[in-house]
Amino acid sequence: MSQYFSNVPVIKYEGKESRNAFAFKYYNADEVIGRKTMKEHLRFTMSYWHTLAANGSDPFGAGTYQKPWDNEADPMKIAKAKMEAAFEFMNKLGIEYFAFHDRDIAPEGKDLAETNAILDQISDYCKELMKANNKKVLWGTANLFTNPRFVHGAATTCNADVYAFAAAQVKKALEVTKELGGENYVFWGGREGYETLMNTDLKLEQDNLARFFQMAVDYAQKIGFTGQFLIEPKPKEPTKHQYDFDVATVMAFLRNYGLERYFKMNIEANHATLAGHTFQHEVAVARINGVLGSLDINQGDPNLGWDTDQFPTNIYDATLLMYEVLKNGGIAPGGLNFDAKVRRASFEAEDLFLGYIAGMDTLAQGLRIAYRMLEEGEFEKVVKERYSSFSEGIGKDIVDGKTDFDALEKYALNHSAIKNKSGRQEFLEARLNQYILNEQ
Ligand code: XUL
Ligand code: CO
Repeated sequence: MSQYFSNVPVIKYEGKESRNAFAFKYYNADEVIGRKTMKEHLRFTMSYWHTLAANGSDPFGAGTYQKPWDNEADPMKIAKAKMEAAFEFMNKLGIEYFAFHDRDIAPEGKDLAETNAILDQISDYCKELMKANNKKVLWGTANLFTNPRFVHGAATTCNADVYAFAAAQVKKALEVTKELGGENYVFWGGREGYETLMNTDLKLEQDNLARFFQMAVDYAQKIGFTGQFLIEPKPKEPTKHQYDFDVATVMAFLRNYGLERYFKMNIEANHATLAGHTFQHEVAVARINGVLGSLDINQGDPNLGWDTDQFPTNIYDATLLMYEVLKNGGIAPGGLNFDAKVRRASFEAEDLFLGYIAGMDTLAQGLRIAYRMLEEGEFEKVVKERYSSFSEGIGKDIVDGKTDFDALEKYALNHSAIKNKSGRQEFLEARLNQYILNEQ
């Protein structure tokens, strides 16, 4: 196997005093936090598309990334080289999982049959490398957005032939994901949404999307794929209005069509912020509803209104994210997938490592801080105390379903001198800063 990152060493943990760019300062894979190692808590995952397939192009300019595995004329040779580079990359960073779209790992052929045959060939090679390098698939998915045939969408297209093609593609992607032992399968509605209601049958498109999901569930059962199905919400981009807007919208959709027991959520930070939410909000909504499946970790730029997919370096957000993950009892069988890319000007192959190191260190430190916050229980105590009126008297009757409007009115007439307490937000935010800044 060729080496594509020969000037990058295996990345080791050197601790927070280290000034070595190619070392972890905070991510110590085997360090035990609570009952799990950092590696088990974080389940870091390499995204195949941003790491190996992307080239740094933007709407104004061509690709800039140096990609030493992309120098062959034959697309099959490139696919294999790319895969070898992927395993070298994961090995050097100590990442055990990867996630992929069908089209990230294998090129398209002249028609669907040839495309499927190519995918099988590459997937066989992938299986070999996974075994030799001890790697696992967090999730697979189908790319139903890049090819121009998906111009009007895939499962929500106006063209039934395209719908059938998309179904065939998902069928194959499910088979490949199963073959590679994928622990989850993701649906991100690439172009499932609309631009204008002047040409859109909203009801038919959503009904068709539900039919598509149902057929995917049925097919997974038929072939014995037992991985978790995930839907990844996103409010906009590429379409003006994506159907899977946010966690709450997806939950309502699934419940509307009786699909809720089959799906959990793959929540992405930058998608949350595009929806006007914090990442913590989306993760918390999923957690309290039992649908927190997996996480696409990245961050957006608050000054830009698009999905910039930057590496997560904000320790404040990372801490609050890990706070939710710990409260969820962990993220498995999901993981923390780096749906993140280096900036166009960070074009050297080494920059990919620096991006991952930055992200892994940030999440690792967020985990340490969040663990301590939960262990000390200060914030949880504040919340409990804030709602203590619901653990006794009339509040308990409300929670136990023992009241009605007549009873509440009677109570209110006798208790109209209401006393409220401060929410102490500023104090709590300052305490959070203390946890972040004083962490060893
Ligand atoms: C796009 C996005 C995708 C999905 C997988 O915004 O997040 O990369 O994660 O299709
Ligand atoms: Co994503």
